[in-house]
Amino acid sequence: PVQFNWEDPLLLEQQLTTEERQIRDAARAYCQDSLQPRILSAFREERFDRDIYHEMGKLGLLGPTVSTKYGGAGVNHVAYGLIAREVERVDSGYRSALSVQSSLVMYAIEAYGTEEQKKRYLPRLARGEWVGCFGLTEPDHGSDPGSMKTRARKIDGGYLLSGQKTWITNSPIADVLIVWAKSDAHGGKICGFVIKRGAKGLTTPKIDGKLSLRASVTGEIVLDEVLVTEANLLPYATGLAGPFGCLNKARYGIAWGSMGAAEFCWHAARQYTLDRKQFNKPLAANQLIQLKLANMQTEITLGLQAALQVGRLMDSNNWAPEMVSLIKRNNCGKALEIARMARDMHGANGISEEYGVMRHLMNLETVNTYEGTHDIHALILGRAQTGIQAFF
Ligand code: TGC
Ligand code: FAD
Repeated sequence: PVQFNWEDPLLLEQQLTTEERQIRDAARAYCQDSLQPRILSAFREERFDRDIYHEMGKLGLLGPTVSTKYGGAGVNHVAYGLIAREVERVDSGYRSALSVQSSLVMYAIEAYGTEEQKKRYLPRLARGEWVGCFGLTEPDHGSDPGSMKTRARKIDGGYLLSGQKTWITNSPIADVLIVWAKSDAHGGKICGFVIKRGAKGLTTPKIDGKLSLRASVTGEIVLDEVLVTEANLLPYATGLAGPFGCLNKARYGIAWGSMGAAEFCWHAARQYTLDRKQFNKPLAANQLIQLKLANMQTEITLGLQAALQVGRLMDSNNWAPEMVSLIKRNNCGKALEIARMARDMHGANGISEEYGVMRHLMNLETVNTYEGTHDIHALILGRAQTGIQAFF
């Protein structure tokens, strides 16, 4: 038998290729050296540092699965997951920045755009020169985006877009906005539009006062008869399958990312309970504490194995969206429980920003909600095994 490795109980490391490990190591070095030192003040001041996009772009972390022909890194889904895990080990807000740009904006253009659109947008998004956002959610339509009110009205030479999107990551700073709207020229079906900041009638007010994901900027997209041309339409997306195609990729990345946040909390709780003594012995010497550490270790190990398996299935084109629902739901829910437990094990220190666990806990409330809530993914899985639609 081999020596048991408490940090990597089922030897995930051995299941990665040399290239995947190299990508992970480069991402980890950047995250620990450049992102970790910034996060405390960014979170406190509710600030997102725009330079992060340039830095990530230089390292090839933006749109990692996008073809090299368009400036992406052209790596596999497992490598993308490993990057998300390293970024979210620092903060879910930074991982959000990565997910939106890579899976929701670059992938949307790569999958549904024309050759011209790909050449125009993707290299600049990959370099981090342009920031993207993805507008699906509306004030009255979150879990049920199929009922959206935003409309594209056909006129001579283009479309007039009207409506409102809310809770949109990056909208206040985005140069490129992907907006989903029902188009009368397409029989009322949902279509995607790429819009550049500066369009007349487009505003993107910021949402202030978030208690979660404070190092990520969030806002609205207000469209007041915004005129776009045919060149702004993503021609190869029709219906809800368009935005959901992007969400599959982002939800997959979140399944890995949430495990990175959970690992931070687990390692912090282990170290803290080894260092701190009460009743003349380390906290870690108590059975109750060891039970909690064992539960954290188990859930993270299983969650990572599941994410790796889905990544391998995506890479061999042998996957289904329900697999992504299963790991997104499980890993976000488990990460949230682990962060809560780690916060508790730190006692009073757990509520201090210095220890990081409460920041992760607050962030994971968002991560458990966006990209399909925990319960919405349960309903997707329930439908898939009973054949009964329980949303309405
Ligand atoms: P339903 O009848 O299920 O499907 C309608 C059409 O969509 C297709 N479809 C999918 N296609 C590909 N992948 C998937 N995962 C798909 N899910 C559905 C489906 O085949 C069908 O196609 P067609 O051609 O037959 O029309 O639609 P429904 O309206 O009943 O859907 C219900 C439900 C709950 C599954 C869905 O609406 C849902 O998942 N709701 C959650 C909404 C959500 O995830 N919003 C995310 C917003 S973006 C975001 O949060 C970004 S945060 C990013 C960050 O900061 O990191
Ligand atoms: P609701 O749909 O109103 O749900 C409220 C509660 O009801 C939840 O618990 C839900 O599970 C439950 N519920 C809903 N329907 C049912 C049902 N049929 N049966 C049982 N329970 C149900 N969206 C974007 O488009 N782009 C973004 O970039 C983006 N970024 C975000 C960033 C942040 C910080 C946050 C917080 C959200 C972001 N979102 C974004 C929005 C996010 O996707 C939505 O918040 C999410 O889809 C849930 O929608 P909702 O908030 O309207 O909740």
